[in-house]
Amino acid sequence: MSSPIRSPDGNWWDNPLASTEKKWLGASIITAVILFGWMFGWMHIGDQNPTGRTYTTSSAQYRKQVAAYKEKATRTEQGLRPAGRDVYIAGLQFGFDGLPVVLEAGREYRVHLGSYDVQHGFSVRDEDDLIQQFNLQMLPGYEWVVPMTFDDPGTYRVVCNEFCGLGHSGMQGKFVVVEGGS
Ligand SMILES: [Cu+2]
Repeated sequence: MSSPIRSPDGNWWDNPLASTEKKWLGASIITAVILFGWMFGWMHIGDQNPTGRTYTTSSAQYRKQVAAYKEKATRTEQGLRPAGRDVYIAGLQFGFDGLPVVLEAGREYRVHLGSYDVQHGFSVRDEDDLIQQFNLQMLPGYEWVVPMTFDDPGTYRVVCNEFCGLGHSGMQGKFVVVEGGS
């Protein structure tokens, strides 16, 4: 009787491959090769690739850009109101420079994401509906410009979802989205 823990009798390792086994091996090799090739197709077809553009920068350079942006923005009780469509946000241990920011619903902004020190996460979620959320990354040395439009007014929480040090769990900010034109 065959058993999963005892070797089968005889010289079983010398048996030739059964034809069904050969067919399945062949099918899996062909599938693997097709999937490998499809990686290159995937880069050009479909919406799964990151949106926006990424630029190389340095932490010092990005710090200057954020400072210049904040200089022009208006300070309100709820947060910064950007002067134009560009919004700068930087991750740092342990917070988000540039948040909270007040944006208008229905208006497209160019949100610039970067980091002053290490890699941080940028997870944005509707305060009342945690299902609606997205996750991006903030990387030192890169400035990622992401087009972003909030459809509905409300408060959107931002948390870091990339462990970045001891204060990581308190790293948060928010978008305050107000009615357009207000
Ligand atoms: Cu973090």
